[in-house]
Amino acid sequence: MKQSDSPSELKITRDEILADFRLANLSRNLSVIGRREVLTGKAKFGIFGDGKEIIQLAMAKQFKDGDWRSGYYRDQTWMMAMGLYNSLKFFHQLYGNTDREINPGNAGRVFNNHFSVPNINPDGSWLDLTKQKNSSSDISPTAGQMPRLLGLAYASKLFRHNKDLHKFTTLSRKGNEVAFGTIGDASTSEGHFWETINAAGVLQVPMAVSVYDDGYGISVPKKYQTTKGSISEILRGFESEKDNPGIRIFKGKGWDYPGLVKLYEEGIAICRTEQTPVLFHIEEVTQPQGHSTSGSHERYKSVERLKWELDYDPIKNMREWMIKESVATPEELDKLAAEAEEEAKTARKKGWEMFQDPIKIERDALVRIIDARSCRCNEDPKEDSVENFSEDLKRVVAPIRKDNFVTARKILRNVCGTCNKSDSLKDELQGWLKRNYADARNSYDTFLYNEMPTSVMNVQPVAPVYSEGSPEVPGRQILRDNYDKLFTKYPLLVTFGEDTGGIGGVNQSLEGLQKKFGELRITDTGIREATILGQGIGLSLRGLRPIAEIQYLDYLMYALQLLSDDLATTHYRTAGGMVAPLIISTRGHRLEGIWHSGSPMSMLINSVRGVYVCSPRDMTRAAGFYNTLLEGNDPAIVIEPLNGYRLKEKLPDNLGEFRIQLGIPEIINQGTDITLVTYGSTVRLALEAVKQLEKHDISVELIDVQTLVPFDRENMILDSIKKTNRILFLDEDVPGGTTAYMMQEVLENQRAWPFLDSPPKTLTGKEHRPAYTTDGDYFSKPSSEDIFDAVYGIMKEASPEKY
Ligand SMILES: Cc1ncc(C[n+]2csc(CCOP(=O)(O)OP(=O)(O)O)c2C)c(N)n1
Ligand SMILES: [Mg+2]
Repeated sequence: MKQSDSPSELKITRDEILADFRLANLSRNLSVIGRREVLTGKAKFGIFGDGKEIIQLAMAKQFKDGDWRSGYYRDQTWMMAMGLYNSLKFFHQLYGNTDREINPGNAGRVFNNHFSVPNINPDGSWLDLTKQKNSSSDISPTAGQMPRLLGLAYASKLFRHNKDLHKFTTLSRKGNEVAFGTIGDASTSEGHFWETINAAGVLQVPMAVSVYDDGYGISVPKKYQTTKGSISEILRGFESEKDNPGIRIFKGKGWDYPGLVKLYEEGIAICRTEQTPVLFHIEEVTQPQGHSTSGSHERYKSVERLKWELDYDPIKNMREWMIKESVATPEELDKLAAEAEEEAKTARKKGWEMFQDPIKIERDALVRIIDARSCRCNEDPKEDSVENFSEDLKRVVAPIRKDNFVTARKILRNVCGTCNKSDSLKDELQGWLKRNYADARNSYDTFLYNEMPTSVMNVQPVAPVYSEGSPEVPGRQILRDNYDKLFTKYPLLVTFGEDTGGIGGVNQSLEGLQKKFGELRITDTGIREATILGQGIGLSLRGLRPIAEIQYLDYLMYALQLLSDDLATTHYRTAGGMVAPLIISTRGHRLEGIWHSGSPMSMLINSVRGVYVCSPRDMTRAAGFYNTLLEGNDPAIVIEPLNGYRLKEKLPDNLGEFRIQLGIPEIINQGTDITLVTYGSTVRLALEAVKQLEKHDISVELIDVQTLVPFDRENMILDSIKKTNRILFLDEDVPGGTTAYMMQEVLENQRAWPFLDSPPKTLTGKEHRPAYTTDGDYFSKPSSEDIFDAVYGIMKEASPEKY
């Protein structure tokens, strides 16, 4: 071990070094106490930043207002050093305090040490992102922070090079911001890491990744994680060469305070000015308490390794360096360490009280109601007596809200049915439950979608306008001409994806637009769906309006993990603190073969709640959705019908302006005998069948739901069933897929079942993937003949004599 740098070589003051030492100690004490809180049952789970303190102090020095973080659960010291976290907030996160005012980083919705900094005000308007230190919101899936990091960095490139964006001074200082990322050594085994590094090298963006190399991913050592056991060595091929930019690689030691301070100063300066990606491989990092509270590291670390970790403890080494360089005396340092320990202890006590007090107040109110009851019928000392439940509750030393609710609900079940006086207890308990459920809902069940004035639900519809001479044009032209208007209207709008730029999309829906608006706005990317999505998430967090192109719906699966874990939960897990209004544009449903005709809509809608899902039947509707979505601040997916690009549609006059409201179905054909509900490409087939059924005297009300999430907000389908009393749900998904979802929405949520005179039915694709060729399609997915037969069958079952 060698720490040669003297303080005078570093551009920092003695006071700063002392403050860093104190903070490192504070952070370590928090980790130690935090672990104890979990092991003694006060907190549910804990994961901490012990052993990573010094790296983060050095990194924080280079983090400026306007910069962005995308990190993981070890970053507590960094967050504290930037003033974004403190000892009290540490305990709010640990206990899962749901008060958004005092625990704004995650409002108790995710594990401890998962951070975020709001990018919007409570009214939904954007904050001045250049005047604060920004942190995107952490997720637990390993390396899941990487694709988003790419987007955060890419935004700086756009803000620097696109001069039209220089006027957005609250979003960026002409792209001067660095996106800092952190990741554990083992998580670099994930594909997301490699995809991100490659894309960052290609794009040349100011992305600074630090790898905390403590040699383990939980119990699995590096030799099972990383080829040759060194991430920096195997990344050498990515390294920048003269006139051949790639990434810059730096190496440091996790215990070397002066070395790390200098390393980050040098590396981040290059990253910021040259806008080139840098990677800091920080080796010899320790994890004094082991991975998390789920186990102990003595199980998998050797005695030698454990001893090595003590010797290489970063705080111990910092202390030795400070004494050696006469920064402070041992006594001064002991005093700082003692102060830090005291602060951590005080914060624990206060944090615990702040967590417990409201729960105890809630409990006391409940106990008062129970104790004040006048009915004493059910007083036998038996298991489910009111008295017993109440006494059990009083005995709980550290109550959680669940204890209160279980007691109230179980007593309610056991209130005697014979005594008149029981009524008041029943009423009081019901009142208590109602009030407190409303509060619990607020804590746990809000902000899945944007509930602010900027919600896309507030966007008013504008009908497409046609004039006498409106021409019929291929669908792709409607999209293209609509995009032309949008790119003129919204300077923050960008789109990117595979084949999106030069040729204007595989279906020519952006034809010629790169030439007109430039490569920074309409951009080709590599084949890398996960980071295309991450790129979009990062851009949208920084106030840009990205449309991320995923070439085919079938390939959205490559990005599904992030779509589900990151994008769909952003607003929810930050309790409304952040928006990521990313639009994903893709195309799907029927065309040709297993990987170009998928319609896995149930997979999608059931894994991305939190993201709206639009399934337009044609390109006019698709364009209308883009126009609507750009007026709101919500993430959404638009699935263009793959077989509709060449079909002719009437070109609206008000391109870029007409808007389709989400969650409002359209009645395509009025009818009286049966309601047929579908969406996307099957609408056209259904319409063919409806015309044929008319000839057989069957009148079908055909409804296109248009968006699956949200679903029929005004119960239009219920109204139709009230008229027809029969229903068929149709789509190309698997049996039990989205048709089952629609059925549940209509029968259960809209309460349509009492109005049915025939059993509700579904018609779907086969269980297997759709086979190649027109015949493959015909026998894999519903055809208009199948639709005809299904409707006819329902009618025949109802009136065998008539049909
Ligand atoms: C996708 C995924 N797989 C597994 C896990 C469980 N898990 C959580 S942390 C972790 C190890 C990560 O090790 P490393 O990246 O080295 O970070 P460290 O904890 O050592 O700082 C694992 C396997 C997870 N969170 N996400
Ligand atoms: Mg590790």
